[in-house]
Amino acid sequence: MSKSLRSLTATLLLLAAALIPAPARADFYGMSDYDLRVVGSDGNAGHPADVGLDGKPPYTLKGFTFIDGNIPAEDLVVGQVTMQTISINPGGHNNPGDVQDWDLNSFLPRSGQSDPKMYVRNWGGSPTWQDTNGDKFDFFLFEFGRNDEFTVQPILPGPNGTEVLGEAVVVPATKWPQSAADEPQIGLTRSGADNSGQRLGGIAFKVTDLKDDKGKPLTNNSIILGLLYTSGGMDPSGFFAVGGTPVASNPNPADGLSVPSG
Ligand SMILES: [Ca+2]
Ligand SMILES: [Ca+2]
Ligand SMILES: [Ca+2]
Repeated sequence: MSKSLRSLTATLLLLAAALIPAPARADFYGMSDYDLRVVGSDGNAGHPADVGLDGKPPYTLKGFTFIDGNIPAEDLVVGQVTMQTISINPGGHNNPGDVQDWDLNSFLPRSGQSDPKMYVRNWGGSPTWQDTNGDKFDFFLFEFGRNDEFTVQPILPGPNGTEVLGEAVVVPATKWPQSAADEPQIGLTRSGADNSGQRLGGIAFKVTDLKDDKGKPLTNNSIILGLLYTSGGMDPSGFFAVGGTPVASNPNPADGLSVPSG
């Protein structure tokens, strides 16, 4: 390409970027194997398929490698999850810690819950959360089977210490498989009793994908108190967030893999 043609191309690209409104950003992005780093059996971290981890839990999350930037595990915090006691095999799976740890294999099997609500709060021990990374992903969740629709809505501070629920955003089950069709699916399947062999799905999204009580998208300045996920059948294995405000830097996962605050 000649120098003048190259500069013309660059100008056209700039013009296109200015004139064509950005599409609703990659909201509710289904992760591929390339987006995920886990600890392999030999202790070295890598993408799940590369380290041959499938069937050899724990599937310890070591962070994300999204095309727009890496998010190491040190930048992630675990949320505190509350939900109805699990109705399937409660003896084997009544430990809320299974969705508050770094192991993507430990999970809570659910089906037809009479109360489908799952609350996630106190990321890293902080009662509030606010964006720290601009237009990069903020929240991450995983589920086995990749087959369960859910809704998500922010829990927002209201007047006089009250809480206000934002409008629910519906995330159809079709969002669970990898969004990048030319990239491989996550190379991890459920190992152990319940949902055995079901494939792991992961979804990443941004605070700006959420809506307030008037239906307006949140901004990177919004402060939230938590997220309410609603799904009667989702089988979650982990809920994570990028560390929000500076105080939200002390994960307290059930498996003791905490990152010191400071
Ligand atoms: Ca887990
Ligand atoms: Ca963000
Ligand atoms: Ca499922």
